[in-house]
Amino acid sequence: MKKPVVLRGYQFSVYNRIARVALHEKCVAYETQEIDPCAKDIPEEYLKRHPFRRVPVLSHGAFDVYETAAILRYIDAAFDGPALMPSDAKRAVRVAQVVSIVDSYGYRPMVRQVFAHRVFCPAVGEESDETEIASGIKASLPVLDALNKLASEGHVMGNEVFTLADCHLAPMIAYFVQAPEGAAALAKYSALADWWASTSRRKSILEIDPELPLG
Ligand SMILES: N[C@@H](CCC(=O)N[C@@H](CS)C(=O)NCC(=O)O)C(=O)O
Repeated sequence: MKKPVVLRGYQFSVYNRIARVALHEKCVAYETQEIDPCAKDIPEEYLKRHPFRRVPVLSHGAFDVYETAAILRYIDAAFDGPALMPSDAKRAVRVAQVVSIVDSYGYRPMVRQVFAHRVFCPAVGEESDETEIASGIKASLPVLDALNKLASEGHVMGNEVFTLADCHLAPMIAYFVQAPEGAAALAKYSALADWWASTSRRKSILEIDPELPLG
């Protein structure tokens, strides 16, 4: 039987993976539709669902939502399972802050520069650019520092309560540390490194691990 929840996105997209972590955490059964946002022939039917040509889009019956932070809020609110958004004001605002830091300052250097050029491009036979990696590492350091401070403070990323902050950050860090430079940078931030050491073993994170055509 067709499942009412469909995640449309690209299997290696970090944002697609973020949505998948939340779906796995809430034990939501879902189907996927592969959409490569860089393809020239993105189906018209998809572009009607996402006017900015990005991935992913979550569909629940006839209801569509794009923008991953909003998708996660919907998954948390619409389905049973453990709450991923804390009710406590300080914890909730820290979750929102981590999500915004990751989107605004982390995604480009950590994923588009470091991971893409050190890991993804070589894996798919594309040329990588060392200057992108160096500038990505440099721009990642203040992001890691800010996240490390938030992890040390104890309101979020504490492992005992898994939240939307963990869903949003974990796939980014999973990609970043596949680059040796990324792993070395993370190791300098002990609270964040400890968070990643335990989060990386979580079932929902292991389940969404993509099989990059490495080697
Ligand atoms: N603000 C969007 C960002 C999504 C995004 O940038 N997705 C990437 C893949 S990880 C994409 O679609 N890239 C295609 C492009 O940049 O043209 C969200 O939160 O969903």
